Amino acid sequence: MTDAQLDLPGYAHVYSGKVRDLYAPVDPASGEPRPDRLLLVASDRISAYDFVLDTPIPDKGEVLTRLSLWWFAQLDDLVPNHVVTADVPDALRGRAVLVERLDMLPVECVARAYLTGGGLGEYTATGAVSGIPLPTGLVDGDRLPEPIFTPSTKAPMGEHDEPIPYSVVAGQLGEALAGRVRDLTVAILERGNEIAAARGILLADTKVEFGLRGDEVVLADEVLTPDSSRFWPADQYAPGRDQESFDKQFVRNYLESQPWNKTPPAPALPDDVVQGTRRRYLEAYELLTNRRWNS
Ligand code: PZK
Repeated sequence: MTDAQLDLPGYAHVYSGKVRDLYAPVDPASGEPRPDRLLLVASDRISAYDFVLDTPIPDKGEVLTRLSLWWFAQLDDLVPNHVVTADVPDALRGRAVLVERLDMLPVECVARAYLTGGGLGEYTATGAVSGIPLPTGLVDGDRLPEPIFTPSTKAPMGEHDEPIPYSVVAGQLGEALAGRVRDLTVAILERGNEIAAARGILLADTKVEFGLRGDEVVLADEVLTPDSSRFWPADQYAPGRDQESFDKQFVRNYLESQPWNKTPPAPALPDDVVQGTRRRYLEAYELLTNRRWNS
């Protein structure tokens, strides 16, 4: 596994997710981890079909970190964020951010602008998603009349998040806070799509996480990256089928071509698949930010 246990002098490992890791900076005076800051480190690990693959994608962690930082700035007038500084130890070359430690809300905040994935499954079974009734006759990939909030529980790693209706979030957080995170989640996806549409990318859906700084709701984690959101190339958009994945189509195609029963370990990726996938991450970054990737 790629940097499973990075040894970072001055930082204490806190937690590892599937593709990112959290550290706490150690206060040199006390030798204790600081309670008010976290270092969020993005690795080059990639997941596909819910598996973390053994083959890293070079620069992926840096591309996603830089993209997330760019989006935080684009969203600055909508919502405050947890970023303190991107000025981090050299060893982490742009793929880590020092953030404010927040009291995280125990909800995965999802918004959908297009119908696919788990939302499509719920719609097919019930005609509604997260309790929100939708027009009849929608197919995989259809754009929704307006973006909807479809929250889920935060399951422990290895388990699947369960969709919950808004009423459950309102019960957990209270009406005022639930309404605030719902409206913010939808506004983030709307703003994201306004910006991305002009650059040939559709953002089908996204998952964001919020925390509290006192009574203020603050955007945490990463935002509008290919790991938290479905990116679709607009020029290949065709409702009625599974859409091309902007970043992972090479990986998916390769894995589908292999005799693999979707239990670990996944097949290793050959270099052309790795390089094609890396190219797509860089392309998403360059298209959205209108900046050139250096390296
Ligand atoms: C926090 N996660 C998820 C992300 C992982 C796990 N600003 C914050 N304050 C307090 N807690 C968190 C954050 C953030 N962001 C985020 N878990 C806790 C997560 C990345 C890697 F291993």
